[in-house]
Amino acid sequence: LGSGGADGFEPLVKGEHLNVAKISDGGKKQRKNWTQMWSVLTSDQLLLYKERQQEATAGKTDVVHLCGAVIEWTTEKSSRKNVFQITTNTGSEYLLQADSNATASKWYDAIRKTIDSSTKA
Ligand code: I3S
Repeated sequence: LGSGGADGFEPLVKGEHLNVAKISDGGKKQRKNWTQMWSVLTSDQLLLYKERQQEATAGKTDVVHLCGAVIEWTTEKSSRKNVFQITTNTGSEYLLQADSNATASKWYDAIRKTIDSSTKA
């Protein structure tokens, strides 16, 4: 932790590829389908794009609203390592994963901070 190189100390708002599986949509169970997504964290949303290039054209695939969301590491919902879950306040559930523990931890910490600050606001 905290050794993420040049970016290690900044709140992470830039894009990076993460593996994402939406397992519930507003409380309705979804079939797990891991997809590599270009992920961008804003002050209160996690934006998911199929391709990095779509960030420029606003072609979002999904928007995860972080106000009132809950984030937690999980070892039970996947056989993959470094998996955490975001549950939104509307009951949608996302699994996020990166093979690198440093990458997963960096995003977990940044999203947790964003949840805290956007929920207090
Ligand atoms: O929780 P599950 O059902 O074991 O998740 C696996 C499935 O989503 C599987 O797809 P199929 O249902 O089409 O076989 C995926 O290929 C696996 O990656 C999922 O398990 P992991 O442990 O990778 O999350």
